[in-house]
Amino acid sequence: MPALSFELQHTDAASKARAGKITTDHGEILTPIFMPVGTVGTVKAVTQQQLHDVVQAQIILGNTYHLYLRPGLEVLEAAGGLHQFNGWHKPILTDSGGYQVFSLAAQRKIKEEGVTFRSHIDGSKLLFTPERVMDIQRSIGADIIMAFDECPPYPSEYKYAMDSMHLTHRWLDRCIGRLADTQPKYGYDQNLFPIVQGGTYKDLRKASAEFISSKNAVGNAIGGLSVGEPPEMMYEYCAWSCEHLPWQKPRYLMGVGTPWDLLECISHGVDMFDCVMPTRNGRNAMLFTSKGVINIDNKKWEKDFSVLDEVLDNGVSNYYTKAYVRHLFKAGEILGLQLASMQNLSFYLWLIGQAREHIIAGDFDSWRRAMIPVLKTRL
Ligand code: PRF
Repeated sequence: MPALSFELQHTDAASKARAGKITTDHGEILTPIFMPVGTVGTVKAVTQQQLHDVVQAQIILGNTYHLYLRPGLEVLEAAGGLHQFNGWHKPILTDSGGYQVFSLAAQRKIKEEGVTFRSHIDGSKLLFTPERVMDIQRSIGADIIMAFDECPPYPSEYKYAMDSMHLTHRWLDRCIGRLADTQPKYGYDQNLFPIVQGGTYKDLRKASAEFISSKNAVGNAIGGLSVGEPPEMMYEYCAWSCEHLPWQKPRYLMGVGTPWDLLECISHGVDMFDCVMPTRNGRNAMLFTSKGVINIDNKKWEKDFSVLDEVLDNGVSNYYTKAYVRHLFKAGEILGLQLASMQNLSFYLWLIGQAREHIIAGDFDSWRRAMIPVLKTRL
C-alpha cells in the first residue's frame, strides 16, 4: 500500500468531474477540495481552530521557499516538523519553491544544476537544486510534497517553453532519485506529486503529461497555468492536461483560482486547488458569497444589517453583519481582516463541498451552469 491512496467514488456523466477520497497518514481529504494557502505556516489572519471549526479546511498548503527562509530548518526540525510547529494535525502540502523563486526572489539565474537567487528578506545569495528542495521538504514534513519545476511566464516562445519543460523533467528525475535515497524524518510518509509544464503549447503539454504519468506517482499536478493567459485559454489547457494524466490518480491544478474557475476546472477533471485569492482579496475588502461578490468598503453596505452570508452555517458568515464588517474595514480594525478571510475561505470550502455533493447526486453539470453567473454577480 502506498502511503497516499485515492479512491474514485463517483464520476459525472455530463462532464469529467469526479468525487473521491484521498487518504494520508494525517487523515482523509474528500475531493474535489480547495486548500487554503498558509505560505509561512499560517493561513493569514485565521487560527488553526478556526480553520478546523469555521472554515472546515481538510488540508492546508505551505511554501518551501518561505519556510526555509523563516523560521528555517533548524527550528522546524527541533519542533518535529511543521504539523507539530503550527498545531495543524491534518494533511499539509508544500509547494517546492519553484514558483515562488520565480515570482519573488531577485537576481534569479536558472542553470541545469538549479536556481540561484537572492532572498527577498535579507538579500542573501541562495541555491535551490532539486535535491536540496527535497531535503528541505523532508525537514518541513508535509504529507504531499511538490517536485521542483520551472514555471515559464506567459507568453513564452515555443523554444523557451520546450527547453524549460525538459529541464523540469530532468529535475523531476533528480527529485525522485533524492527521495529514494532519503527517509521521512517524522515517522509518517511523504508523497511526491510531479508537475506538468509545457506553457501554452498542446504538443508540449501532452508530452509533459505523458512523461509525468510514466513516473507512476500517487498524484499529479498541473503547473504553468493562470499566469496571465485569458481564462478561456486556461480552461482549455487545463482540460488538455487532465486528458493526458491518469484517470485513477488525483489531479492538482496549482494556484487556481476564482470560484468560477474552480467549477470550470472541476468539470475538466481537477480534484485539488489552492489559491491566495480568498485570503488576499478578503484582506482587500473583497468578499465572495453564495449570492455574488461584495466590496465591503462600499458605502452601499453602511446600514445593511443583513449577515455576510446566511447560507454558510459557520457562526461567522451567518452572524456578523455587512454594516459591522464594513465599519471594521473603515476603522482599520484587524478583526475585519479576520472575518473577511474566514468568510471567503468558508465560502470556497462550501462551494467545493456543494460541487462534490452535486457530482454524487448526478446533476453537477447543470448545477455548475446555473451557479457560475450567480458567483460572478457584483452585489
Ligand atoms: N509550479 C509550482 N507552483 C505553482 C505553479 C507552478 O507552475 C503555479 C502556476 N499557476 C502556482 N503555483 N511549483
